[in-house]
Amino acid sequence: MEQPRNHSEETQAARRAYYERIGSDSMTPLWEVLGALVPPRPRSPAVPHRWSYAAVRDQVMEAGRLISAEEAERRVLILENPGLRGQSCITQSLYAGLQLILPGEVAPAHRHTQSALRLVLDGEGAYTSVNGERVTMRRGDFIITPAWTWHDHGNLGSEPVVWLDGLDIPLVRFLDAGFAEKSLERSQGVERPEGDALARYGANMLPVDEPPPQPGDPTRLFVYPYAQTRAALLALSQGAPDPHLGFKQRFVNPATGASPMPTLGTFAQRLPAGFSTRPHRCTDGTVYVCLEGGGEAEIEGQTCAFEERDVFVVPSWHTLALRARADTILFSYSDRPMQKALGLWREERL
Ligand code: 1HN
Repeated sequence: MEQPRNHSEETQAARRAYYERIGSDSMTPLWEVLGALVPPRPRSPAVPHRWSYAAVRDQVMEAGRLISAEEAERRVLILENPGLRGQSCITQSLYAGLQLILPGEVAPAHRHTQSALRLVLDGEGAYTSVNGERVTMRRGDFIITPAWTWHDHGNLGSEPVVWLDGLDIPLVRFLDAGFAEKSLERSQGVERPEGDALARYGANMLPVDEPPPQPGDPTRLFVYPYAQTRAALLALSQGAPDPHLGFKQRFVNPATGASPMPTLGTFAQRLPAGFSTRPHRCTDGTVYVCLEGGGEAEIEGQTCAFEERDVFVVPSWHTLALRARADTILFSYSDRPMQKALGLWREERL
C-alpha cells in the first residue's frame, strides 16, 4: 500500500521537534551531518587565489605611513583566503602575511609556540635575529623561527624591506596550544657572529660532540640562502624534469632529513621556460611564491597568471598544473609533514 504523503510530513515534523528537544540538552543527530563530517574526499572551504605583488605593494607601503613597526609589534597585512575571511588563514591550517619594516625600525623581540618562516621578497638591509644570532635578509632567502625561539627584526639599510611570513597559527589555535611572551629587551643581544649557524649546521657537518637531535626537533640551521637553493636547482636542471613537478626539492633539517620545523613543509621548484607540468593534486593545501620568472597556474581548470613576488594558494585536493613562461623558481609551503606524520597525506598524479 502507498504511504500517505502526510505520513512523511508528519515524520519530518516529529523529527524536527525531537531535534529541538535534544538541542536543549546540547545534543544533535549525527545522521543529519554524517555526510559532511566524513566526506568521500576533501571539500575545502578555502578557494584558489592569487595576490599580485605589483597590485598590493602600494597598500603594504601605505601601512608604513599609518603605523610604526614598534606600535604594531609586527606590521603585517594578512593574506586571507577569500573563502575563509575573518579567520586570518590562507588555508585551514596555515597563515600568510606580508610584513614591512622601514629603515631604522625594530620589530621587538618575542617568542611563541607558533612556528614561522620568512621568505624575503623586496628590498635589502633588514635582518632577523633568532635566539641571539642575526641574519641579513636577502631576496629569496628562506629563514625560520622555530616554535618558542626568541626573534626580532630590524632594518639597518636605507630602503623598505618586505617579506612573506608563513606560520602554523590556525593549527596551533585549533589545538588550543598557543603561548606567547614579550622580551624585556627590544632587540636581542648578539650572542654569536653572523653566519655561525650556517657554518656550524649548514655545511654537511655537525659539531663533533653535539648529541643527535630528537625526532621533531627543529633544525639549528635557521637560514637557507637563496643563492644555494638557486644554484642547486640550476645544477639539477641538467637532468630530466619530473613531469608533474619539474625540478622540486624539499628543504630539510640537515641533521635529520626531516622538515626544518615539524609543522611546516617547505619546497623549492624550478620550471624551465616553456615547461608545463601534468596535473597533480595532494591533500596539503599549499602556498606558492614566485621568486623568479612567471607563468600560469591552472587550479581546477581556473587559470591564474603569476609574476615574480606573487603569492598564490592551492587548496587541498585541488588539481594543479603549472606552466612556465620564463625560467621559473617557486617556493612553497604547506602542512605536509603533519599530514605525513599522521598518515593522512595523499597525492594523485594525473
Ligand atoms: C610574528 O611573530 C611575526 O615575528 C610575524 O615577524 C607574523 C603573525 C602572528 C603571530 C606572530 C614575526 C606573526 C607573528
